[in-house]
Amino acid sequence: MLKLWGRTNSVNVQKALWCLEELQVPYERVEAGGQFGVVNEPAYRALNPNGLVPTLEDDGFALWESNVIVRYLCAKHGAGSLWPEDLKARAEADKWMDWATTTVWPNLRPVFWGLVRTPEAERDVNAINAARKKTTEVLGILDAHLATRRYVAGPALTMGDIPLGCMVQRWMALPIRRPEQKNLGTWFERLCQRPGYQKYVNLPLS
Ligand SMILES: N[C@@H](CCC(=O)N[C@@H](CS)C(=O)NCC(=O)O)C(=O)O
Repeated sequence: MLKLWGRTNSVNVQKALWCLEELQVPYERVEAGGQFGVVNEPAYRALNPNGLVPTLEDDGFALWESNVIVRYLCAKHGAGSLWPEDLKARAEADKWMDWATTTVWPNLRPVFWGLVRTPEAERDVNAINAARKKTTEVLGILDAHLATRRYVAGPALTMGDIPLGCMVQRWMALPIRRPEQKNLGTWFERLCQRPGYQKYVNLPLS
């Protein structure tokens, strides 16, 4: 059976968990990372030398990097649904996965960490505000893209929605001012209706 290592409040672990729920593939999850430790144990480092979560094990094959785990699971279990068979649709999904990691998360992460995982007295309010503004700006690109489609790569959910969906949940749940980005909001509401998203992603921030 597939084994996923990682704590459930990690954005990167949530990508894999939501994906597994969408695919309805049996798996077991093992706590690792954060307060659970494990990631510095030699046995874990042998699977993932970065000492980070998530790590996926599939019949002796160990895989790390959350977007790659999502791609692997979708290619193996979701061809024609989460993993588009059409080359251009698949590239579109891939594009938004990479964009989430390279462009959204570096801006959103300081807002999330600053407001959720940093004691109030230690917060750098100016840095949080600057990152909030920049995140608003980049999410404007996604908002415009979603004006003409239900999901990032077309009419149905694909792997392209998964990393962004996990990140945007944080954005929506943070106690901050957000300008109205109507298409983004409608897409987020659509994700919120999915059982796997409710189970592992749309939860209180911690
Ligand atoms: N690029 C990696 C980043 C993984 C990563 O930074 N994971 C964080 C959690 S989101 C982590 O392991 N932090 C240390 C810990 O939880 O102990 C991926 O996408 O999988």
